[in-house]
Amino acid sequence: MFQLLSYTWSYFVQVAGLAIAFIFAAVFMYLALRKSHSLWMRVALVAGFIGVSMFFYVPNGLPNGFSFPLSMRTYGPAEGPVLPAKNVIDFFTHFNAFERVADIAGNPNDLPAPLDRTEPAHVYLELTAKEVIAEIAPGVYENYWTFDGKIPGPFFRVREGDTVTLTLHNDKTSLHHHNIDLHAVTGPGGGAASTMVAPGETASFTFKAMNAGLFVYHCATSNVANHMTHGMYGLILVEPKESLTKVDKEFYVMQGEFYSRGGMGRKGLQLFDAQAMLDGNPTYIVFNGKTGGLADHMQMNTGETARIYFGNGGVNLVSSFHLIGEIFDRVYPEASLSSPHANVQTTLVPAGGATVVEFKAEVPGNYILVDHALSRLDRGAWGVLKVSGPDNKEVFDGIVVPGHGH
Ligand SMILES: [Cu+2]
Repeated sequence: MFQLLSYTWSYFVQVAGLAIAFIFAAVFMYLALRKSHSLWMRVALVAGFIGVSMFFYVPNGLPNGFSFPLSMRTYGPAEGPVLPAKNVIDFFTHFNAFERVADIAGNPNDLPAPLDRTEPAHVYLELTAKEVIAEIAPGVYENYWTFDGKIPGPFFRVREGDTVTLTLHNDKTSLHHHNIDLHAVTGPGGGAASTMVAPGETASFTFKAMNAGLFVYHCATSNVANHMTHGMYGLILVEPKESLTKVDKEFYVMQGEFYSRGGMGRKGLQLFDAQAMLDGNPTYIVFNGKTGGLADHMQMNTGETARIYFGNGGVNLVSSFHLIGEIFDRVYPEASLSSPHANVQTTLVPAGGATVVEFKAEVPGNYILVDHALSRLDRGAWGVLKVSGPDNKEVFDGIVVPGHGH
């Protein structure tokens, strides 16, 4: 109930606040006119009222009905990210049908094992677009749009040369159409052109995985940025024919941004802020969909090797991916698997792009994953990799004080 109230209040104040002020001013003016016996005073009041109205409406244009934000004009190839009143009413009437997900964060260990095939195959993949309600921070709820109810969506693993048939379902509880664009696909819209599905519908298409690499997939339904920033992204790995080197641990992490009205920490269900998204000013920047989404999930032992598949769902920011206290032995820049860089501290991950990093854990301790644009830490973009094992004084010899970059 509190969730709905907080949402309604945000929408009401944002959309109807101006109308209420306007009506109040008109009533006030009417009362003042009745009291006033001077013709000139009346003329001055009416002129003032019209003047103030023009001052607001002439530069902004008339509002688009009761959509939020009012008076937003956009110039993309399709409709902008505004929230019409009809969508708000639909949202209310469907509110109880949305699944409540206890933990929206995808487990970073949840990815399929390396393929042991040496020949191409026909692979069948399936996923479901689903709109749910979950916490992004304690007491702060988002209406997430997801693939399979988690952020990021499922990690897909195929081999270079495979033929892939992908089936997208749109859950019957969804309010919106959805589709999928996989950056691993060569063809119209990366598959989006063949997979637009209304709630309750299913669509399939087939593609050949011609290029090895780690690729982002995402919903590309208009308004695309709006669908992506609600959480509709994941990664598909096309393993090279000669396969990747064997490592002891693999992790799956994606960065994303959330834009909500009312600022960071405001409790209750959040109202999506399209203006903030267009301005590139996110409220939350997170790994795996929520603040602290990776906490307690990433563990390895000293002496082990690890690989992190890291993607950036965006929609606006470039990530400066870094692991505090560790040097990446190999980085596959922009997730091209052909020629890795050696000995990298921080690597750039573009919006709609990915990277693959590899390292060996030599020293026990807690290692913090960050976007090294470090103010983003406070918006939620961090995770912890816990390394266990005996001290290694040859590599690191010091007293470790908890809470100091650790
Ligand atoms: Cu979508």
